[in-house]
Amino acid sequence: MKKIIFPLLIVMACLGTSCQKNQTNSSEESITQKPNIIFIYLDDLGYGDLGVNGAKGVETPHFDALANGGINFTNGYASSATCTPSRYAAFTGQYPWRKNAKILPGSAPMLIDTTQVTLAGMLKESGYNTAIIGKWHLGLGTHDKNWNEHIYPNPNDVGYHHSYIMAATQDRVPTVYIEDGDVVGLDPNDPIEIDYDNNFPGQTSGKENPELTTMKWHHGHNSSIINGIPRIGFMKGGKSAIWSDVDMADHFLGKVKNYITEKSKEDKPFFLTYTMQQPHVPRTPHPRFVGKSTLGPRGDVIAEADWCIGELMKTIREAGIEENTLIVLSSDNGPVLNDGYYDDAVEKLGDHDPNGGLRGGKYSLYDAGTHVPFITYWKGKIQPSTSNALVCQMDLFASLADLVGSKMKSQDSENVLPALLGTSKEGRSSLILEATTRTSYRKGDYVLMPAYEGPKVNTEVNIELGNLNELALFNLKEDPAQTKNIAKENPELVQQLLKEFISKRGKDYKKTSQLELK
Ligand SMILES: [Ca+2]
Repeated sequence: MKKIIFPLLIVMACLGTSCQKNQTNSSEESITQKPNIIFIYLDDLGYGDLGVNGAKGVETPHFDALANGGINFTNGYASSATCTPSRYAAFTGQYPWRKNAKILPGSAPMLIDTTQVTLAGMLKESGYNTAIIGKWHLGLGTHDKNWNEHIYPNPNDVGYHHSYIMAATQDRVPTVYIEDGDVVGLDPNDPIEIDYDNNFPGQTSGKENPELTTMKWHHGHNSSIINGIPRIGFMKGGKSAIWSDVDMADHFLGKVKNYITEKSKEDKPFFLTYTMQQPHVPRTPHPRFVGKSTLGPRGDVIAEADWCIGELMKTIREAGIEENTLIVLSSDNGPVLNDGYYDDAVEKLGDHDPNGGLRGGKYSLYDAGTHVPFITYWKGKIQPSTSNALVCQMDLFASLADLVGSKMKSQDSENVLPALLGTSKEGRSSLILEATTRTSYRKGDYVLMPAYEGPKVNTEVNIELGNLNELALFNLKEDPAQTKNIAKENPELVQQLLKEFISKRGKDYKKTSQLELK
């Protein structure tokens, strides 16, 4: 109870003239003390999926409270239009195309090299307790790893003291939690086997046994059936370790709450990466969230995620650390409706626009692929505002290094700390964006999209991929929906941007591969 009354007294004291000075001192102390940092990373949440950004059919009061109490960025970006590359960039500060990062199967080896600098490693080096709880999807171990033994390398070998994760995604096997490199709850007499090419003899699959599924697959997602849900990839054994899909949000949240409560008692600050699974498929809201939106399961899991954020904030307040904790919230790529299961996301969309007026979506080189929700919140330190500064998740490395006084550097991260804290409206001047190996060049209000071969639309997910017959230039400020290619009217600007793009990206930017949904 004391902890609740205490901030009230401070607010009352701040009504006096010394408020500003106190706040400044308090802020300086906060930086000297090094604030806790929480990076909340959603999965496939669109710019328009938040109430504060215009969502309809789902209420997001806790997301909105962060956006309204902190900075809501209108030009915040993931590096890429899919999970693995974006996460790679956010966690290492390096462009994912340098590493040829693509959507990984659940059996993939660790993509990040143990010798690489990482965001978590930099903060660990700077005296932080570091942890990741939630989705990983950056590969684990080696090619020939055994899921029944300690898995090396795991997130703890690339900067985290502690990790409690799922290996890839909710729709990919193995459907188990992994804590510090070991599968949780595994019975050694029922070992896990994983194969992404062939089923195990005698095992059912979504393709051959659709009558056994409780969620129907639309494309892909027809391998092993687990909890009635057909997945990507085949899994055998490990029954005692298999997660409960509807309890996943509560499960990860419980770990998050425990971590915050425990670590807030220590002298060391903490860096927590909370990688939420929503609203990626399969969308499995806990029963108490079913029907919370008018959008079907996709909206219901957004409501569930919103509740989780409310619980996280409650935990922070109860721990008395809200004024010494920087929160960054974003999404790894833009939205998709039908991403492989029949779950009414298309049918119940109504007038909700997950893209928030932007073109494309997940997988797309058009803006909605990478232009995502991006919020920073730090009570008493960040003044509530909206910012149109160009910022990317990849910039967390250099920006947070500046915040905590680290001299470590990564290859492509830029220091946009003043923008993240709201003391400047300037972010980075340019950014290379990526969608399935194809890249575009954002500079100021403009985006240059080179021509790429490939289908105009992926008909399975019904998203325009941004494969254009000829090079295009768009002014995103005047034309956020990218309806008007203004390249012909601006030949000099096009040449200038193309030159800059090629000098940064390299001449082989046209060597691309096609999207494979598997
Ligand atoms: Ca994603």
